[in-house]
Amino acid sequence: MIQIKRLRSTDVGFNDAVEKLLAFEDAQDALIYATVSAILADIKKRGDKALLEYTLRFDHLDATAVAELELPHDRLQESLRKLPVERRDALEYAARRVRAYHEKQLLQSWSYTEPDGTLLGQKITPLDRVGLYVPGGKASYPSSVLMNAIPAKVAGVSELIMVVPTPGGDTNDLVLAAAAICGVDRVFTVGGAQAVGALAYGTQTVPRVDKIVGPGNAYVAAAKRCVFGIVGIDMLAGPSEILVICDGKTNPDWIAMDLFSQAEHDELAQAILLSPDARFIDDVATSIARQLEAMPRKTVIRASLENRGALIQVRDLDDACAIANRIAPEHLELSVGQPEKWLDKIRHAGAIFLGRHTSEALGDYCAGPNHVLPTSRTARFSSPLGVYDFQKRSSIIQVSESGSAELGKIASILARGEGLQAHAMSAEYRFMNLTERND
Ligand code: HSO
Ligand code: ZN
Repeated sequence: MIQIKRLRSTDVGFNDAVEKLLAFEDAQDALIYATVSAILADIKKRGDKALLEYTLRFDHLDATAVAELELPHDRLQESLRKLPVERRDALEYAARRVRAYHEKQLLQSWSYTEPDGTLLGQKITPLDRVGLYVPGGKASYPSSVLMNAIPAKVAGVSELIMVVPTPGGDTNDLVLAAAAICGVDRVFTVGGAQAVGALAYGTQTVPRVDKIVGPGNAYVAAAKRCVFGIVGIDMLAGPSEILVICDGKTNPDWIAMDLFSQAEHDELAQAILLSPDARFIDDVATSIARQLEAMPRKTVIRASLENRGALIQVRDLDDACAIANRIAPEHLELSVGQPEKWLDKIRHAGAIFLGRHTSEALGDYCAGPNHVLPTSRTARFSSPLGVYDFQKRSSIIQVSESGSAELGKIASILARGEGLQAHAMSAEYRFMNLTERND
């Protein structure tokens, strides 16, 4: 019988119990860092040669040149053609919706002119070149390729370079097909810290990128942390989380399965139910026990629910919203009547799913919004991956002649206050009756 923590928000010690539940050892393993730093330094120094050696050592791919590890461009299209038509159609359908949603996020340049003719503005420019890390093995999700690549392309990134570890040369057709749909420009079958290093520093063959996005294992995450500053990175994603608030009137089997859907990602994933209805919580617990046995990933689901899951009885839905805000989950389902009425009360969550029919899984694949979301309570201060992450802003200032006199005086006073004479004079020259040129 599966054991999931049962809590009541009215119990003494509830606050401590929640803190304990949320505590997550994101230990930055010193050994992993040491290994990763050595690999990065080596890639930086020896480029292609080091990349080939690590790829042979970790992925058992024996190539004589990195160029051999780049997939020919028609290989992506071929994977797309080979796909069973149902899968291809579903992938294309999802891509269309994700694209349509993200097109709404495009930032536009803007400017305004002041009465004296001074113009101020903000110019938006897409990043030139982005690296997309795609994990190999069990966490290799084609849906994640869509979620990372589409916003980059919508932003106008001109070159998107994907790296994917391919141990023994086994490529994943669904991942390559997704890359084809998104218009990924180049694919290298390399992975791990060595791939992150190659993208960050560039090698003789792998071009250096401006930002690296995409999930990866502990080594990849450590490598991204290390190269941050040389390149941009997206975020450091923790295990998946789902928090369901239910008024007790949704089918308990649906709710149990929603909890499973994130629990099945990872033994450390977190699934929590908040409901004011004790009988409903019992029903969900019974459903969990009954449905678990039939799940192919039952071992992962059981471990996740027993490790970090909880069924919490709350006073009422207001109480539930307050607790949800404290938890700031990656995904939050409001499985209640008139969910829009409660939406106002939710302040911290990566994505909010309204109503009994909105299963979180739809957001993972095809609703449209991004599934790369803030985890580990970072929804308090950060947002889903989006087009914004692939655009940057430059400030524009064009001061008119009369503006240069007015602003010059202010700048001069402040500069002298800071003891910076050249700043002051540089501003003053523009209004001290000096001509534009000496001759
Ligand atoms: N729920 C994951 C994304 C995903 N789910 C991919 C299925 N495939 C992000 O939290
Ligand atoms: Zn998922």
